[in-house]
Amino acid sequence: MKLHDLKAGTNPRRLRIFLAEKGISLPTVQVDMSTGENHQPAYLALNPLGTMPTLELDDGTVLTESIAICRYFEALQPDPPLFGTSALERAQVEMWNRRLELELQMPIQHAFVHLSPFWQGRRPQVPAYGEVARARALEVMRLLDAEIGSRPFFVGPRYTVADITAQCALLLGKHTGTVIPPELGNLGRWFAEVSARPTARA
Ligand SMILES: N[C@@H](CCC(=O)N[C@@H](CS)C(=O)NCC(=O)O)C(=O)O
Repeated sequence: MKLHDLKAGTNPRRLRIFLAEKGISLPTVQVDMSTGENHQPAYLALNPLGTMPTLELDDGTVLTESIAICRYFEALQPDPPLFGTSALERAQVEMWNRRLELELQMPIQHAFVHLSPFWQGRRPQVPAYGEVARARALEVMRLLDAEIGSRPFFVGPRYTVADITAQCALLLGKHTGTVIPPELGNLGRWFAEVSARPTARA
């Protein structure tokens, strides 16, 4: 098994934190995005989208999409459960993970792609759209602050993949100043707590 990773990437980080929570370590190679290695034929043969993470299994099967790879390891090693256990909890984790990925991570990612100098010359940039995305992410943070209230995590009493998604999205937000406004105390408290977990730097 081999993990094709990108140390600085948000989605690779989601997977690394997930694996660290389960105590799983994998043979890993770093893909060098700065030289365009992910758009070279050798990598595109594995993953035509040229994105990381990619997991290569021993029989040559390739898995992409961070959450799909997380699900693979959840099935192989259910403990600790990070996708919920009961029918209701599993649905709630799915609900929150999708909300957080689509409504928080996406606008933060769009702000990053359209506003950050990192993407200049790599992707077409529309700064005005980046600002719209940034504003949307901040609006969603306000909704999340009200939703999470004093709960320890997004779903029930347990840290799940939904928390990992939000935590990684908010880390990415720092590059464009898309950070939790100080008045959002509930979300700020949650973020400080998940960021203090031993796996947060995985
Ligand atoms: N939906 C995919 C997204 C993967 C993705 O976009 N990865 C980024 C890093 S966070 C990447 O590899 N970008 C390289 C590029 O777009 O050239 C997942 O969850 O794995």
